Formats: sequence, structure tokens, C-alpha cells
Amino acid sequence: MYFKESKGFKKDFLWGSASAAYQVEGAYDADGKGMSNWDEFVRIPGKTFKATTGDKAVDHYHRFKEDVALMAQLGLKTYRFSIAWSRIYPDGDGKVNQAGIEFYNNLINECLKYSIVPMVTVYHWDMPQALEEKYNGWENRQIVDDFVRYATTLFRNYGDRVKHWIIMNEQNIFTRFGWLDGMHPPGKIDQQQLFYQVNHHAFMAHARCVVSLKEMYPDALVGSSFAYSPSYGLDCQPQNAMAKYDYDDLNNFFWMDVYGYGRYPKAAIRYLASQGIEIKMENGDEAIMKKAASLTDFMGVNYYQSTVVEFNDIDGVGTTHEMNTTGKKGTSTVQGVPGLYKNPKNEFLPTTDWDWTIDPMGLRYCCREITSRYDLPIVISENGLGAFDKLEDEKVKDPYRVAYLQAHLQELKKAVDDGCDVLAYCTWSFTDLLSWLNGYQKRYGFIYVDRQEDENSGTLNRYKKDSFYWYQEVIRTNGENL
Ligand code: BGP
Repeated sequence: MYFKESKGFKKDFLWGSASAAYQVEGAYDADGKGMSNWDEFVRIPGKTFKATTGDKAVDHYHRFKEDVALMAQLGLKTYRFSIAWSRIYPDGDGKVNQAGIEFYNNLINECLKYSIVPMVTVYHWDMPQALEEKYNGWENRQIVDDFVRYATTLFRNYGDRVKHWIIMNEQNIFTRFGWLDGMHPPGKIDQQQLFYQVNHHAFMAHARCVVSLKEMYPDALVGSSFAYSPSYGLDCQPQNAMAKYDYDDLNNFFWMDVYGYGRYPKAAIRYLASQGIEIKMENGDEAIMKKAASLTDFMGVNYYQSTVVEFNDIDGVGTTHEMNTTGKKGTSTVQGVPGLYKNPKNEFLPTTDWDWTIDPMGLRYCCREITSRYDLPIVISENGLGAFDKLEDEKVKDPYRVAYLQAHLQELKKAVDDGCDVLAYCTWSFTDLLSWLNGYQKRYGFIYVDRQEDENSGTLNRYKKDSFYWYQEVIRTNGENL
């Protein structure tokens, strides 16, 4: 739509930044923390860029006060962070580790000291390794009970001060990389049946947590964050338009329909059945999924890029289970599902050095689609640019990051004018941090952290990038002059 004037962001709009425990905390074995699946996975040769780990990460565990003080200087209204399950339950399902509870108590209180709203992610991919060893983690239905126990422990301890909860971070990504592409733990490849079953367990964990949280704290705001790459059909050939629909049903609506409606998309279930894949459900699952959907307050969206969809012949390309983790631009290849679709490059758009398409308007598109399809408020829980940054004379000039964020915010503002109810916008990330597969050289923060791939490198000192000052001004003016 075109509007002569913009109404702008609401007064209490939550301008934020996000992180995840494994990517920032470090202190991987401190104060009673148990090993997580990621602590183990990064030790398998060849799994991460230059064998980087989060053992030390950017030491947020010990420097959180300094980091939160910097957030306050910037003017952040919200800090989205995740909790490491293995700090709270070192064995996954045994005794609570009080030191873990205390760490997050302190972090939450530190945020509140500066009136920064803590937005807590319950699960950002790091699961106690003990559960992997005991019963293969997400593959076993038992995990739903253990997850709900873990989450309700968080609600009980922090619910008096935390109102905003994100249950799952990018369930579509950790399951795809974990059971189809072998790039995340448990590193399995092409396990279609397991992939869908694991997803069902994660959906049940999400749904039961939503219901429990609302019973304990009816005023809490809850949702899960979906890695949403909206799709564009290649052209007006009907088979490309239909391929786009197939892509959406299997890659986007499959997750968002469960969060938003409490059910799977019909065509996707039919297709899976034709492939011999059947999701095992228990009595009552459908009712809980529906109930959770009716209690869900927002759709969380992590937006980085859009996708192009073209029909893919039955003899067409499959997937190579590879991605560009080096930052050498142009090394990605076209992948797809034979008989359904493939995802060619978008000729109209530039890409990052890691071949991620840069498409600001795609963010508005996401918001419009969610608004028309689910009529839910939206939390943009991640958006940002991974780039090679250079520290020179204690300064970082990152005009490319400012340009990226500015263009995305301009589109988000238009989405608000379109009538989308956007509650928050969190950049990824506040400080530089570990990029799961891409090491420390792929930087996202407003704060440069002095460390490289090598565990013994750098002082871990923090430096404000130019983008820090730019975002400070955006927040001060509530996004008026973008
Ligand atoms: C999302 C994750 C984040 C973060 C981000 C950037 O998928 O939720 O944890 O890592 O993407 O991705 P990457 O680090 O691969 O560049």
C-alpha cells in the first residue's frame, strides 16, 4: 500500500537486540553447568569453521554487567537472550543447579536496573547432552515432559519479572540442520521420518509450555520465533506459482500454521503420507496444539533473507548438505527437492559475503503475510548483517550494517502503516558473538569484541562500532527519521 504519511512506531515500541546463550556466554563448564549437545558437537572435527567453539565465546557469563551497561548507554528497550538448559538442569531432568538459576536472576535484575525489558528465549538450540545420551533427545517423546519441567522452572523463578517469553528459537532450522543436513547436532542426514517426528515433539513442547505459562502468568506474552524466509515464485508460469505454494506449505506454513492455528497444513500432510512419512501423535495432541494457538500472543520472526522458488523436475537438483561458511562470496549452489521446487538466486538482489540475499522489502512481506494469515501481533526477534568488520584505532566503521538495518527498518515502518501490529524489533546481535558454523569472523554486533577463531586470541575487550551510535539515535527518535 502507499500512504502519504507514516504514523510511525507505537510509543512503547520495544527497540532491542538479541543473543543466544551458547553464542555469547562461554563458561561452558562453570558453576555446575552440564555439557550440552553443542559443547560436544563442536568438538567433532570438521563441523565448525576452523573448529571454533563456544567454550569461552565472548565471555558474557562474566561480563554481562559491562554488556548490559553498554545496552543502557545505547538506549535499548529490550534485550532478548536465551537460557542454557544445562545450566539449570545439568543432567536435563535431575536436580536444579542453583548457581544457574542465580546467573539468570542476576542478568534479569541487571536489565531491569536500567529499565531494559528482558525477553527470554527458553530454547535456543543447546540441549543437555545427558538427554541425548539417555534417549536421543528430541527423537524421544519423553523430551516433552522434561522440556516442560525445565520451562516451568524458568517461569516459576523468573515469571514475576519476565513478561516476554519466546519458547522455541527457529525450530525449523535446528531440526533441518540436525536431521536432514547433518550440520547441527545430532548431525543426521536425510532422516525425513525422524525430522517430522522430532518437529512434532518440539511443537508439543512449545504448546504445553504456552498453556502452562498462561496458567501461571495470564498476563505473560508468549510465542515462538520462526526463521521466516518468505518466498517469491520465479515468474508467472503456473507451475512456478504452484511450486511456491508447495514450498510455503512445507517450509513456512508447516511451522507457522501450528503456532498460529494449532494444526498442520493439509497438503503437506497428504504429501508426506504419499512419501510414507507419518507423524505419530498421541490422544489430546491436537487439542493442546489448538489451545496453545488460541493463547499465543505473537509470532516471533527471525528475518534475514527471502527465497526464490522455481519448479524442479523429478530428475532435478537435490540438496548437497553444504553451505557457505567461509564468507567467500558466490560459493553457494542451487538446491531443491526433486519433483517439487528449487531455490535459484534472486537476480534482482545483492547478497552478503555468506551468500545470504539482502531483501529489506521481504521483511514487510513477512509482516503482511502473518497479519493476513494469522492476524497475530509480531515480534521481530532477529534481523541483522553478518560481515567482516575491522577494528582500527579502537573504532569500527560499518556503514554497510547501518545501510542494511536502516533499509529493513524503513520497510518495517511501512508494515506498521499497513496495519501490522509489530511489538518489537531486535537486531542480531548486540555484541559480536560466535556464529554457530561460521566462527567469530562473521560479525553481527553493535559492539566489536576483540577475539578471533583461536581460543587464546584477543583481550575480549568491547568497542562501539559506528552502527552503535546510529541505532542510539534511531531509538531516541523512536524511528522517526529513518
Ligand atoms: C539465526 C539464529 C542465530 C544466529 C543467526 C545468524 O538462525 O537464530 O542464533 O546465529 O541466525 O546466523 P549465522 O550465525 O549462521 O550467520
